[in-house]
Order: sequence, then structure tokens, then C-alpha cells
Amino acid sequence: MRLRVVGSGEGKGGSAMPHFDAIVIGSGFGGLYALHHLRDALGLSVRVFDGAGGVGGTWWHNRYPGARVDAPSTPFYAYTFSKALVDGWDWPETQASQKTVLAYLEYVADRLDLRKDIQFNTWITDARYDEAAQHWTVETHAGETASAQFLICATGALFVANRPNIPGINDFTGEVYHTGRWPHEPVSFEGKNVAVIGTGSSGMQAIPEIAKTAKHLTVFQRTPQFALPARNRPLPKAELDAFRANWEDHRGSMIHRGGSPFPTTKLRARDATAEERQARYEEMWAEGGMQLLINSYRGVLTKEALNEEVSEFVRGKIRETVKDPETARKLLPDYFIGTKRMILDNGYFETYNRPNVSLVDLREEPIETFTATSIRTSAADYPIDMLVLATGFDAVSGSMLALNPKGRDGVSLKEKWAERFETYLGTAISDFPNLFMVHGPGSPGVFFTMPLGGECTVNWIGRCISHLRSARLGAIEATPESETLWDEEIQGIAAGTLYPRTNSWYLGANIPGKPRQFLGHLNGSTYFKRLTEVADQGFEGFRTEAASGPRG
Ligand code: N01
Repeated sequence: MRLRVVGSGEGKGGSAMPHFDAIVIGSGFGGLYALHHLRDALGLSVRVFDGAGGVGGTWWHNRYPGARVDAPSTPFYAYTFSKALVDGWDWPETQASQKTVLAYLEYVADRLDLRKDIQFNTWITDARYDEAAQHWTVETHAGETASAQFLICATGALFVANRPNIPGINDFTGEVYHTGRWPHEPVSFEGKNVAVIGTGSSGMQAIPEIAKTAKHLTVFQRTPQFALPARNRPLPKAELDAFRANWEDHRGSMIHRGGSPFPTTKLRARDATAEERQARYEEMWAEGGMQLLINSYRGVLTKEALNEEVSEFVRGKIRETVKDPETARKLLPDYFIGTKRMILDNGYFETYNRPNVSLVDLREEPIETFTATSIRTSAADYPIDMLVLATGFDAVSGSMLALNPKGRDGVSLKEKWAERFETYLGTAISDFPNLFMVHGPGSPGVFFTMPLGGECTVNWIGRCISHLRSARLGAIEATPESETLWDEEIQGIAAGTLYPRTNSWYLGANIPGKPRQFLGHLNGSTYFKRLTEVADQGFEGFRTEAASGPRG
């Protein structure tokens, strides 16, 4: 079958193109690696589509001031599969900025010669499975079509911006930005009254930066959030070289230790006195990053009393930092620390000591409406020139639902996922043969270092494709039974922790009407071992079909 494909590389000008082996949607970390692995390691023909104008995925879109990896990142928030790539890139700081990560992905795209197979500025509007031909056909916003046996959805776990439907919001006539869709042109806060709604990772990163130049910044907070000091610092070359010298060991440790190369503490809180525990918390706080959460004592995310003690320690730090006691009171979180995404901050709480920053607690005075020039709460009218929505994403499932592929019998993903996000291994969906997700619902996603998690997932997808090819099979599909068991497993792991007791985007609780379901596998290392076992056992939990025709 020959299809009309218009785009970059050899497809330019509308000439006929061969059917592809695989189509990849998205050119972030996951999509770029999928292109490289399937094309260069397996020898498949691959075309990538991305609605953005360049590589980067989330790092292309999230360019708000202060955007950084929300973990002590470098050099581990990066591809691990190629020592040459590792050696060729010097990370300047321990917590990489958005600009650095984007530059890194551009470097990777150049080094691996990826761009020639990526069609940018191309939004996929439809994706349909053809049962007889055993392939997927995608359609672009410009009406072009392309087909492939396999559809790899690297569409991003945090892609679809959540824009709250607040009364009158469309009547506001000032500038409006969403942190997840920040413009490429510079945005000036100089001399402006700026409102930020949202105090998650994005809000906490943007607020200190905006406050530096805004005339006045008013933060509208619905839920006060915990944050730990990032302690970002320059990364000396010698330190980086030491990591590189043991790269393979570090890589192996990351896979077996939940995404981080370093072991976590074996200390038990019950073996220490109250004074010793406080001293330990101080030590971990001084080290910064995630240390307090993962290395003070075992079980902060599973043991209620221990979690409450650590939470109270951090509340104490907020009280110490924020000078105005009334503002400090409003900033005190009342959930289990770590059960919303743990945020690393760079001067967030100190920002409230500036004379040009004030905080509105939406629990005490909810927004009633926007006017053309202000936000009106139940208590006051706040005149503003600019609105910054740091209100997050329809996470994990949102980008797949935006694509809304149609599987067997034309069933749409929106129908299939109307009440539950059913997947097997977080990567396959019954009734959607030959479709694979990277970081889908039920995968470790953000609970593992995402670039490495993407690599491991794509390697497994590659193994699955190779298996089909060598066995002359045309299609593979998860069974509904394996989806049910997988869901039970995911929910069972989460139920053993404090996570389900907090409303968060991990549970879909940030989006009105979204089914409540824990969206991630909390033990990435077990998960990737499991993927290998499934493959070793001939792709247990899947059903396959013989190829309906010859494959090239
Ligand atoms: O989004 P969020 P985010 N009225 O959902 C509030 C990753 N990330 O963009 O808590 C008023 O965490 C909402 O309030 P509440 C990271 O994994 C990575 O900050 O729902 N407020 C919350 O305060 C992160 O977890 C990096 O009550 C409303 C905020 O908006 C994920 O992305 C950087 C509201 C949203 O917080 C998402 O983070 C940044 C409403 N109607 C983010 N609706 C890097 O690694 C929502 N809120 C660089």
C-alpha cells in the first residue's frame, strides 16, 4: 500500500512515500529515543510527528521563568544508553534549567541525526486502526495521511494544559499565560500587577522569578504545598567526570534503585530518639533535594506518624522563613508530605517577605469572578494587568485522550476510557492492537527518572516488535483480563502508601469529572523487571494475530 505523506526529508512536496514500519507521535525524551532505537538499532522505517516547531516535548512548551527539572537532576536526568552522548555533554548545574535541557535534546537530535525523520509543526488530528491491513493510519491537521504497522504514542505525561473554568475568565482583557504553554517571545512583568493562580511545581518555580520585576505579584493559592530546598549549585567538571568514569555502574544502579543511582537509607525512625530524629531532619534539610523525604528514615511515604513528624518539621521551616505570621499560617500545608509531587524550591517561601508580593488564600476567599481588569474574590477586588495560570495539566491520560485513537470496530479511546484508564503494563490497550504508549497510565512515569524510564519502555517495545517480525505475526494486543489484573496491581501498590489519601493529579483529582484512579506504578524497578519477564514468557497477557500480508 502506498500513501501520500507530505513533510520533511524525502516526503517533501507530496511525493508518494512507502508505508512506515512505525509512526511515533511526540519528539520529547521518549519520542526521540523511540526514533533512534527503532530506526538505528532495529532498522525500521520511522516517521515522527510533533505539533511543536522543534524537539523537546515538555521542554519545548514549559519555558516559563524559573523552569527547571524538579529533581536534583544532573547528570542523571538524561539519556543513559550511549556513553558517547554522556561524554559529549557537560551539565553546568545540579538542577538543570529548561534552557539547558532543551539545548541537550537539540544536541542529541543533532548527534543522532534525528531531525530528518521528524515532521514538526504537525498536529495529528486522527489515528485509526485498520483491522484487515493490521496497520494504523494517522491524519494531520493539514489533511495529510500516513500509515504504519505500529503507532508509538510518546505524547507526554504532562502535556494537556489545565485551564480552569472560572466565571468571567474570558472577560479578562489583560495578558494571560499558562506555564505549560509559555510563549517563545520574552514576557515582561516590569511595572505590572501580576496574578499567579496555582502553587504546584510550576507556580513555585515561576513565582520567585516573576516577583523580581513585577510591580506587584498576588499569588492565589488553593492548596498550600510542601517544598524542599533544591540547593541548586554549579556542577564541577571533576564531579561530572567521576560520574562518567563509572557510568555503566550508575546506569545499572538507576534501573535497580527506582531511577536514582544512590541507595536510600535503611535507618528506622523507631530506633532513634525524638532529638536524634530532629537532628537527622536538619541534616537532610541542609543537604537539600529529596533527601529529607527519601533518606531521613525508611517509610516516610507509608507510615502516617513518621510522615506527620516530617511534615511538621517542614512546616516549622516555613514558619521560620516567612516573616509575616498571617502569611506563614496560610502557607502551611495540611496533607501528608510527598503525596503530592514533591517540589524543590529556589527561594519560594522567602519571596513572601518581599514588599511587592502578597498571598490570597482561596479557601478563605474563593474567586467569584474575573472582570475585564481584576480578580474578584468573596472578600476583595484585585486589579491586575497580567494573569499567569500555573494550574497544571490533565496529567498522564490527557495527551492520549487528546489524540483519541480509534481501535477495533472504530471504538475510540474516549469511549474505552470513559470510566477507567484501562491499560496493560501502562503501555498497551486492549482493542488497540499495535499501539504502544510511553509513560501511559499504569506505567511508572513520573515515579521513575523519566528519560531512563522512556528508554527501558522503548527497548521493550522494540523487543515486542522484533518478536512479531521474527514470528511472522501481524498484530499484538493486550487482553482485557490482563488489563484488569494490571489495574488491581497498580491500585494495590498505591493502597500500601499514603498517596491515595491526598487529592493530587496522581489520582486525577485536579480535573473536575476525571475518573479517580491512581495513575502510576510506584515501583519502577519491579516494573521494568516485570516487563522483561513478560517478554521472556512470550509476551504473556497479550494475544497475537498472524500477518495478513507480506511485510517489508
Ligand atoms: O501543576 P500542579 P504544575 N483554582 O497540578 C492549582 C511536573 N513539573 O504545573 O493543589 C485555583 O502540580 C492547584 O491547586 P490544588 C511535576 O511533575 C515538572 O505545577 O489542586 N487553583 C495547584 O496549586 C509537577 O507535579 C517541572 O488545590 C487551581 C496548581 O494549580 C507537574 O509537572 C516543572 C485551580 C497546579 O499544580 C505539574 O506541575 C514543573 C483552580 N481552578 C512541573 N486548578 C520540571 O521538572 C488548579 N489549581 C521542570
